[in-house]
Amino acid sequence: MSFAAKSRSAPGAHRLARAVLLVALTTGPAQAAPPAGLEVIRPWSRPAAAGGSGAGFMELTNRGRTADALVAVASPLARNVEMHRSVMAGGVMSMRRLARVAVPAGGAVRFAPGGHHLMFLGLSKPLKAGDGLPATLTFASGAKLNVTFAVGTGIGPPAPHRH
Ligand SMILES: [Cu+2]
Repeated sequence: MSFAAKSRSAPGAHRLARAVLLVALTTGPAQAAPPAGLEVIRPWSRPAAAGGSGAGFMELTNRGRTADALVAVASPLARNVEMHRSVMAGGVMSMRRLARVAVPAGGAVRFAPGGHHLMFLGLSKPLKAGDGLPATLTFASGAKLNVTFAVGTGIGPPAPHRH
């Protein structure tokens, strides 16, 4: 009985599915390439002054079967965003700018204080606890991810920079 009822409603459902597919096809090309299994977990930032530098921390995971790499970051609130790595050498902590950060297939990269981090240079407004710092991550594959870094109270400003 229920099988017969399903069969009768099928043609209508099929038309609906085709309509949805058409919409997907016509809107698809205008959008950025879909991130293939890339995900940002717990993006966070610290308070910072306008004109100064903000920091961005997160865990970047790649559930896909293809390796990718973070190659660029942009934010409407920063003049420029750089990828950095803190390096301890001879008892002195310094920063290295990175052109790309590889995200292995099925792996993850952690951006955390003392290691990889994002630097938001030339902030157009101060970052206060409770604010959101928007950014777009661009990957070597062409995938883009929009992320909002949650500004926490932090534990003091990011470590001093030596570039
Ligand atoms: Cu830095």
